Amino acid sequence: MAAGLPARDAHPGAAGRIEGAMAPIDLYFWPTPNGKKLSIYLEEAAVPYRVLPVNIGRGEQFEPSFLAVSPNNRIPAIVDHDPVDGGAPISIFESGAILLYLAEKTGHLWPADARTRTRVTQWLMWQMSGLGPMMGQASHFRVYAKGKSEYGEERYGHEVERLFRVLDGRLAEAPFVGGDYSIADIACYPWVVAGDRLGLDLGHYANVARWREAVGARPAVQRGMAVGQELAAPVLDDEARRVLFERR
Ligand SMILES: N[C@@H](CCC(=O)N[C@@H](CS)C(=O)NCC(=O)O)C(=O)O
Repeated sequence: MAAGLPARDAHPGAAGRIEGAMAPIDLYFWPTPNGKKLSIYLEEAAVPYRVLPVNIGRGEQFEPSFLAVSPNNRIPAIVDHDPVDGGAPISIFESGAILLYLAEKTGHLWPADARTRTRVTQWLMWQMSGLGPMMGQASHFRVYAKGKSEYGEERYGHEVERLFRVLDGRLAEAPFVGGDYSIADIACYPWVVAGDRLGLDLGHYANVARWREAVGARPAVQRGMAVGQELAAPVLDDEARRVLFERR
C-alpha cells in the first residue's frame, strides 16, 4: 500500500473474493470510466482484489508513493503480488495494458485463437486511443468548461459522434466488439455509459443500444460499475477543478 493513500479492504461487492489462493491484486482506483474497466474485469474473472482509492480530485495521484506505481499520475494502476513468473510484484499503469496483462494471466475473456485475439486487441486499442481520449476531451469542453470554447465543444462532440458511428457499424456485424464478449467490450462499456452526460442519444445508434443493454445486464458488470460509487462527488468542486485542470 502506498504511504499517504488511505487503505481499504475489498469492496463489499467483491466480498469473499479475497479468500482464494491468489494474493489479492491491489487496484489503485477512482470511480471513473477508466477505473471501472478494471473493477469490471476483476469481477468478471473472479480475481481477488482490494480497492485502494486514489482521490484524483484531491491530488492523491501526485503522491510519490502512487507515482512509483503510476508515473503518469493517472488511475487505474495495479500491483500484482502473485505474478505468473513467481518473481517480485509487478506494477502496471494504463488500463489497456492492465486488461491485457490480466487477460493473459487468467485467460478469461481472452480468445485462444490468434486471429480473434488480434481483433480484440485492435478494438481495445481503438478504445484506448480514440473513444476514451476523445470522450474525455468532449466531456471537458461540453461539461466542465462549457461555454469556454465553441470550437472545442464542436470539434470533440463531432469526433465522439463519428466514433459512435464506427462502434455502431461494428456492432451491426457482430454481437460484441471483438465477436464474442471480451476485454474490448469491457474497455468500451463504461465510456459508452459516460456518453449519457454528453447528451448522446443512443436512439441514433441502435446497435450500440442493444449491446449496452446486453453488457449492462451481466452481474459482474453491475458489480464492477458499482465499485466506489460512494467515493466520488457527482459534481467536481472547485478544488477538484484546480487539481485536475489547472495544475502545471
Ligand atoms: N490512458 C489512461 C488514462 C487514465 C486517466 O486519464 N485517468 C484519469 C481518471 S479517468 C486520471 O487519473 N486523472 C487524474 C489527473 O488527470 O490528474 C488509461 O486508460 O489508464
